[in-house]
Amino acid sequence: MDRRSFNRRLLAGGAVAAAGVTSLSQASAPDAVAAETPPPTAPAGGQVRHLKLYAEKLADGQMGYGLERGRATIPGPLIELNEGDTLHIEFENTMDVPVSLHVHGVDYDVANDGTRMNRSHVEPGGTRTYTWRTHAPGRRKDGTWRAGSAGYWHYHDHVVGTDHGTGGIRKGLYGPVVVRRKGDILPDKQFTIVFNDMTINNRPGHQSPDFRATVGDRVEIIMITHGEYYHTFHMHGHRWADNRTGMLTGPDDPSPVIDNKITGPADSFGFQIIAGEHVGAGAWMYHCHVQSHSDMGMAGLFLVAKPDGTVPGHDPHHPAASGGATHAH
Ligand SMILES: [Cu+2]
Repeated sequence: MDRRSFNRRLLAGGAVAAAGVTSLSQASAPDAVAAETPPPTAPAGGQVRHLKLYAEKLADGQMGYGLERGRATIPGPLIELNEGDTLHIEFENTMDVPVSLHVHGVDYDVANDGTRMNRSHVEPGGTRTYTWRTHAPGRRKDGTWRAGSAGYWHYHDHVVGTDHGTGGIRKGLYGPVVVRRKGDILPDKQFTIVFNDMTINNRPGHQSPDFRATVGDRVEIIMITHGEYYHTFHMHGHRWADNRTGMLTGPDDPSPVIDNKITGPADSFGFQIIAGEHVGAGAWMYHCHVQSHSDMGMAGLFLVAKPDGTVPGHDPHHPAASGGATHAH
C-alpha cells in the first residue's frame, strides 16, 4: 500500500493511531498518477486514539522509544494527530532507570507533564498512561485569537541523568510529533532529522542517515534540535516556506522562502517539498551549515531517484553513502 492510501486509512481509522507510521517511510513510491491528482488532505480531528510506547535500552548503550518491545529506534516513532484528537499513550519503562515522556506543542495537564517535579515519570518496570490533547484554532470569549495545536512538535525524556532529561536526550530518547489541521496536504514520505549535539539522529560523525525518495514525491521533513549547540539546517536544491506547513498558501503569501534555517535546542519545524522539483534526481546533500559542524560529519544525503530507481551520479558503495532509512539508528 502506498503512502497516500495508508494515510487515508490511518487518518480515517482512529484506533490505528500512529502505529506503523515509522515503517511506512520505507514504503514504495506512489504511482505516477498521484502527481496529477490533487493530494489527499487531513480530515477533521476529534478522535480518541490509543498507542503503546516503550522506553528501552539499545544494544549499543543508547536509549530509544518504540511502538513494540525490542523495536525502539532513534529518533522514536513519528506520532501524528489531527487537531481535536486526544491520544492516550500507555507508556512502559523496560529500563533499569526512571524515565518519562514529555511533549512539546500539544495540551496536557500537569499529571501528564512527564517530570519528576509532579511525579509524572515512570519507575523501572512501571507503566503509566500519558494523555495528550489537541485543539483547533478559534476565537476566545474575549475576542482574541487562540492558535490551534497544528505544527511540527516533539517529545523527549525529562528524567534520565538529570531532572531535565539531559542524559536521556543525549542517549536518544526523543521523537517527532505532527499535528495537522483539517485540509493540510498529506505527504508521500516522511523523514525525521534530529541535530543532537554534534550528531544527526545520534549517529557517529560521517555516518549520518541518508533519505531516499523518487522525483515528484511529496516529502515531509520533520527537523528537531537537541543538545548544547545551535545549528543551521540546510538542504541542497530544495526550498521551503518559513511558516507552519513549509508551503505557500498562494501568490500573496508573505512567508519567506528559504533553504537554510537557524535552529537551537528543543526547536522543531517541518515542511513539505517535491523531491527534485525544478532540479531533478541526484544525491542532494543536507547538512548543518555551521562549517566546523559539517566538517565533523553533520551531513547526509537526500537521494532523489529517477522513476527507474537510479540516482544519477551517486555511487552507493562510497562510504559517505552508507546510512539507513528513516528512523533507523
Ligand atoms: Cu551544527
